[in-house]
Amino acid sequence: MLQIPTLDSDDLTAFKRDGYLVKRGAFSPEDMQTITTWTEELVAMPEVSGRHWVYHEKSQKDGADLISRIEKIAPFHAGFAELTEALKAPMAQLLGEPAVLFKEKVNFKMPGGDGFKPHQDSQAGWYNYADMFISALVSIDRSTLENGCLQMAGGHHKQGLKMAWEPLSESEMEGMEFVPVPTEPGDVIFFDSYAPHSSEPNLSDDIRRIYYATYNGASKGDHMIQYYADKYANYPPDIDRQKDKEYVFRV
Ligand SMILES: O=C(O)CCC(=O)C(=O)O
Ligand SMILES: [Fe+2]
Repeated sequence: MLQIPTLDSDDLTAFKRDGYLVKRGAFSPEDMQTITTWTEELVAMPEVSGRHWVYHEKSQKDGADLISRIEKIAPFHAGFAELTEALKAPMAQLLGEPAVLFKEKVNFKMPGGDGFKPHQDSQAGWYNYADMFISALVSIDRSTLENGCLQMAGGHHKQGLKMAWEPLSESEMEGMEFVPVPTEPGDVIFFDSYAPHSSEPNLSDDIRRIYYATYNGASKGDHMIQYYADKYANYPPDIDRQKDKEYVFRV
Protein backbone atom coordinates (compact mmCIF):
# COMPACT_ATOMS: atom_id res chain seq x y z
CA MET A 1 0.00 0.00 0.00
CA LEU A 2 1.25 3.47 -0.85
CA GLN A 3 1.51 6.02 1.92
CA ILE A 4 -1.23 8.66 1.84
CA PRO A 5 0.23 12.19 1.70
CA THR A 6 -1.25 14.60 4.27
CA LEU A 7 -1.10 18.39 4.07
CA ASP A 8 -0.80 20.75 7.04
CA SER A 9 -2.28 24.21 7.47
CA ASP A 10 0.88 25.93 6.15
CA ASP A 11 0.55 23.85 2.97
CA LEU A 12 -3.05 24.97 2.49
CA THR A 13 -2.06 28.62 3.04
CA ALA A 14 0.79 28.38 0.52
CA PHE A 15 -1.48 26.76 -2.05
CA LYS A 16 -4.08 29.54 -1.74
CA ARG A 17 -1.43 32.26 -1.96
CA ASP A 18 0.72 30.85 -4.80
CA GLY A 19 -1.66 28.62 -6.74
CA TYR A 20 0.75 25.76 -6.15
CA LEU A 21 2.36 23.84 -3.34
CA VAL A 22 5.55 21.77 -3.25
CA LYS A 23 5.23 18.82 -0.85
CA ARG A 24 8.71 17.35 -0.49
CA GLY A 25 8.95 13.61 0.15
CA ALA A 26 5.20 13.07 -0.18
CA PHE A 27 5.98 9.49 -1.21
CA SER A 28 8.72 7.41 0.43
CA PRO A 29 11.75 6.02 -1.45
CA GLU A 30 10.14 2.55 -1.23
CA ASP A 31 6.90 3.86 -2.76
CA MET A 32 8.91 5.55 -5.50
CA GLN A 33 10.64 2.29 -6.35
CA THR A 34 7.20 0.75 -6.74
CA ILE A 35 5.91 3.65 -8.85
CA THR A 36 9.05 3.52 -11.03
CA THR A 37 8.46 -0.19 -11.63
CA TRP A 38 4.83 0.56 -12.56
CA THR A 39 6.06 3.19 -15.03
CA GLU A 40 8.38 0.63 -16.63
CA GLU A 41 5.45 -1.80 -16.85
CA LEU A 42 3.39 0.93 -18.49
CA VAL A 43 5.96 1.50 -21.23
CA ALA A 44 6.18 -2.26 -21.81
CA MET A 45 2.40 -2.63 -22.24
CA PRO A 46 1.55 -3.17 -25.93
CA GLU A 47 0.59 -0.03 -27.80
CA VAL A 48 -2.77 -1.11 -29.21
CA SER A 49 -6.06 0.56 -29.99
CA GLY A 50 -8.60 0.75 -27.17
CA ARG A 51 -6.15 0.69 -24.26
CA HIS A 52 -3.93 3.36 -22.66
CA TRP A 53 -2.97 6.21 -25.01
CA VAL A 54 0.62 6.54 -26.20
CA TYR A 55 1.90 9.69 -27.91
CA HIS A 56 5.29 10.06 -29.58
CA GLU A 57 7.48 13.00 -30.50
CA LYS A 58 10.64 13.63 -32.50
CA SER A 59 13.81 14.22 -30.49
CA GLN A 60 14.96 17.84 -30.35
CA LYS A 61 18.50 16.44 -30.48
CA ASP A 62 18.51 14.07 -33.46
CA GLY A 63 14.94 13.57 -34.71
CA ALA A 64 14.69 10.06 -33.23
CA ASP A 65 11.25 8.72 -32.30
CA LEU A 66 10.54 9.08 -28.56
CA ILE A 67 7.55 8.32 -26.37
CA SER A 68 6.48 11.72 -25.11
CA ARG A 69 3.41 10.89 -23.08
CA ILE A 70 1.09 8.11 -21.97
CA GLU A 71 -2.45 9.05 -20.90
CA LYS A 72 -5.54 7.27 -19.56
CA ILE A 73 -3.50 4.92 -17.43
CA ALA A 74 -5.41 3.98 -14.27
CA PRO A 75 -8.20 2.11 -16.12
CA PHE A 76 -5.53 -0.31 -17.41
CA HIS A 77 -3.04 -0.50 -14.53
CA ALA A 78 -4.00 -1.39 -10.94
CA GLY A 79 -0.91 0.27 -9.48
CA PHE A 80 -1.65 3.65 -11.00
CA ALA A 81 -5.29 3.22 -9.98
CA GLU A 82 -4.01 2.88 -6.40
CA LEU A 83 -1.91 6.03 -6.86
CA THR A 84 -4.97 8.00 -8.03
CA GLU A 85 -6.72 6.85 -4.83
CA ALA A 86 -3.78 7.81 -2.57
CA LEU A 87 -3.82 11.35 -3.97
CA LYS A 88 -7.52 11.86 -3.25
CA ALA A 89 -7.03 12.70 0.45
CA PRO A 90 -4.65 15.68 -0.03
CA MET A 91 -6.73 16.75 -3.04
CA ALA A 92 -9.86 16.82 -0.88
CA GLN A 93 -7.98 18.99 1.65
CA LEU A 94 -7.14 21.49 -1.12
CA LEU A 95 -10.56 21.36 -2.81
CA GLY A 96 -12.50 21.53 0.46
CA GLU A 97 -14.66 18.62 -0.70
CA PRO A 98 -14.19 15.05 -1.96
CA ALA A 99 -12.02 14.79 -5.10
CA VAL A 100 -13.05 13.13 -8.37
CA LEU A 101 -10.40 12.06 -10.90
CA PHE A 102 -10.56 13.98 -14.21
CA LYS A 103 -7.49 12.74 -16.14
CA GLU A 104 -3.96 11.42 -15.69
CA LYS A 105 -0.77 10.89 -17.66
CA VAL A 106 2.97 10.38 -17.53
CA ASN A 107 5.10 12.94 -19.36
CA PHE A 108 8.31 11.07 -20.17
CA LYS A 109 10.44 13.94 -21.45
CA MET A 110 13.19 11.62 -22.60
CA PRO A 111 16.58 13.13 -23.50
CA GLY A 112 15.63 15.22 -26.56
CA GLY A 113 12.00 15.61 -25.40
CA ASP A 114 10.43 19.00 -25.99
CA GLY A 115 9.37 21.62 -23.44
CA PHE A 116 6.03 23.36 -22.89
CA LYS A 117 5.30 27.01 -23.62
CA PRO A 118 3.87 29.04 -20.71
CA HIS A 119 0.20 28.13 -20.24
CA GLN A 120 -2.61 27.47 -17.81
CA ASP A 121 -3.95 23.92 -17.96
CA SER A 122 -7.57 25.10 -18.10
CA GLN A 123 -6.72 26.71 -21.47
CA ALA A 124 -6.84 23.22 -23.01
CA GLY A 125 -10.65 23.22 -22.98
CA TRP A 126 -10.98 22.00 -19.39
CA TYR A 127 -13.36 24.90 -18.69
CA ASN A 128 -16.00 22.94 -20.63
CA TYR A 129 -16.15 20.44 -17.78
CA ALA A 130 -15.60 22.38 -14.54
CA ASP A 131 -14.39 25.80 -13.45
CA MET A 132 -11.54 24.56 -11.29
CA PHE A 133 -9.17 21.60 -11.21
CA ILE A 134 -6.10 20.74 -9.19
CA SER A 135 -3.28 18.58 -10.55
CA ALA A 136 -0.72 16.59 -8.60
CA LEU A 137 2.70 16.26 -10.21
CA VAL A 138 4.52 13.21 -8.85
CA SER A 139 8.25 13.38 -9.57
CA ILE A 140 9.27 9.87 -10.65
CA ASP A 141 12.77 10.95 -11.63
CA ARG A 142 14.69 13.92 -10.34
CA SER A 143 13.68 17.01 -12.34
CA THR A 144 16.15 19.83 -12.86
CA LEU A 145 16.39 22.98 -14.94
CA GLU A 146 18.64 21.02 -17.34
CA ASN A 147 16.14 18.19 -17.93
CA GLY A 148 13.08 20.43 -18.07
CA CYS A 149 11.54 20.73 -14.60
CA LEU A 150 8.33 22.70 -14.17
CA GLN A 151 8.61 26.47 -13.88
CA MET A 152 5.82 28.21 -11.99
CA ALA A 153 4.62 31.81 -11.92
CA GLY A 154 3.27 31.98 -8.37
CA GLY A 155 0.31 34.12 -7.34
CA HIS A 156 -1.19 34.61 -10.81
CA HIS A 157 -3.85 31.89 -10.60
CA LYS A 158 -6.38 34.31 -9.10
CA GLN A 159 -6.79 36.15 -12.40
CA GLY A 160 -8.67 33.20 -13.92
CA LEU A 161 -8.57 31.98 -17.50
CA LYS A 162 -6.53 33.81 -20.15
CA MET A 163 -7.02 33.08 -23.87
CA ALA A 164 -8.21 29.50 -24.51
CA TRP A 165 -6.28 27.10 -26.78
CA GLU A 166 -3.25 29.42 -27.00
CA PRO A 167 -0.09 29.57 -24.91
CA LEU A 168 0.17 32.77 -22.86
CA SER A 169 1.08 35.86 -24.90
CA GLU A 170 3.83 38.34 -24.00
CA SER A 171 1.26 40.84 -22.74
CA GLU A 172 -0.56 38.22 -20.65
CA MET A 173 2.78 37.32 -19.08
CA GLU A 174 3.61 40.88 -18.08
CA GLY A 175 4.56 40.89 -14.39
CA MET A 176 4.87 37.09 -14.25
CA GLU A 177 8.11 35.53 -13.13
CA PHE A 178 8.57 31.86 -14.04
CA VAL A 179 10.64 30.20 -11.32
CA PRO A 180 12.14 26.71 -11.81
CA VAL A 181 10.84 24.21 -9.25
CA PRO A 182 13.28 21.27 -9.29
CA THR A 183 12.00 18.09 -7.66
CA GLU A 184 13.41 14.86 -6.26
CA PRO A 185 11.70 11.46 -6.65
CA GLY A 186 8.74 11.40 -4.24
CA ASP A 187 8.17 15.15 -4.25
CA VAL A 188 4.68 16.23 -5.29
CA ILE A 189 3.66 19.62 -6.67
CA PHE A 190 -0.04 20.39 -6.33
CA PHE A 191 -1.14 23.14 -8.72
CA ASP A 192 -4.29 25.01 -9.65
CA SER A 193 -5.53 24.73 -13.26
CA TYR A 194 -5.11 28.53 -13.64
CA ALA A 195 -1.52 28.57 -12.29
CA PRO A 196 0.77 29.66 -15.18
CA HIS A 197 3.63 27.23 -15.82
CA SER A 198 6.12 26.18 -18.47
CA SER A 199 9.12 23.92 -18.93
CA GLU A 200 12.25 23.68 -21.07
CA PRO A 201 13.16 20.83 -23.42
CA ASN A 202 15.30 18.06 -22.01
CA LEU A 203 18.69 18.51 -23.64
CA SER A 204 20.43 16.53 -20.88
CA ASP A 205 21.20 12.79 -20.97
CA ASP A 206 18.76 11.97 -18.13
CA ILE A 207 15.16 10.87 -18.54
CA ARG A 208 12.63 13.07 -16.69
CA ARG A 209 9.44 11.11 -15.99
CA ILE A 210 6.60 12.90 -14.21
CA TYR A 211 3.14 11.56 -13.40
CA TYR A 212 0.22 14.00 -13.42
CA ALA A 213 -3.23 13.31 -11.98
CA THR A 214 -5.94 15.98 -12.19
CA TYR A 215 -9.05 16.18 -10.00
CA ASN A 216 -12.12 18.36 -9.56
CA GLY A 217 -14.46 18.74 -6.62
CA ALA A 218 -17.24 16.14 -6.40
CA SER A 219 -19.90 18.86 -6.51
CA LYS A 220 -18.69 19.67 -10.07
CA GLY A 221 -19.46 16.16 -11.35
CA ASP A 222 -17.54 13.24 -12.85
CA HIS A 223 -16.24 14.19 -16.31
CA MET A 224 -13.49 11.69 -17.01
CA ILE A 225 -15.34 9.55 -19.55
CA GLN A 226 -16.67 12.55 -21.48
CA TYR A 227 -13.30 14.32 -21.38
CA TYR A 228 -11.49 11.32 -22.84
CA ALA A 229 -14.20 10.83 -25.49
CA ASP A 230 -13.94 14.48 -26.59
CA LYS A 231 -10.16 14.39 -26.58
CA TYR A 232 -10.16 11.16 -28.58
CA ALA A 233 -12.22 12.85 -31.30
CA ASN A 234 -9.73 15.73 -31.68
CA TYR A 235 -6.39 14.37 -30.53
CA PRO A 236 -6.42 10.56 -30.51
CA PRO A 237 -3.43 8.47 -29.47
CA ASP A 238 -0.90 7.92 -32.26
CA ILE A 239 -2.04 4.34 -32.89
CA ASP A 240 -5.52 5.57 -33.92
CA ARG A 241 -4.48 8.44 -36.17
CA GLN A 242 -5.51 8.77 -39.81
CA LYS A 243 -2.54 9.04 -42.17
CA ASP A 244 -3.81 11.98 -44.19
CA LYS A 245 -4.97 14.07 -41.25
CA GLU A 246 -2.92 16.66 -39.40
CA TYR A 247 -3.20 16.79 -35.61
CA VAL A 248 -1.92 19.95 -33.94
CA PHE A 249 -0.90 20.17 -30.30
CA ARG A 250 -2.10 23.58 -29.19
CA VAL A 251 -1.71 23.88 -25.46
O1 LIG B 1 5.85 17.99 -18.03
C1 LIG B 1 6.11 19.18 -18.28
O2 LIG B 1 7.25 19.58 -18.48
C2 LIG B 1 4.99 20.18 -18.33
C3 LIG B 1 3.74 19.55 -18.79
C4 LIG B 1 2.53 20.43 -18.80
O3 LIG B 1 2.52 21.54 -18.36
C5 LIG B 1 1.30 19.85 -19.34
O4 LIG B 1 1.32 18.70 -19.82
O5 LIG B 1 0.26 20.55 -19.28
FE1 LIG C 1 0.47 22.18 -18.09
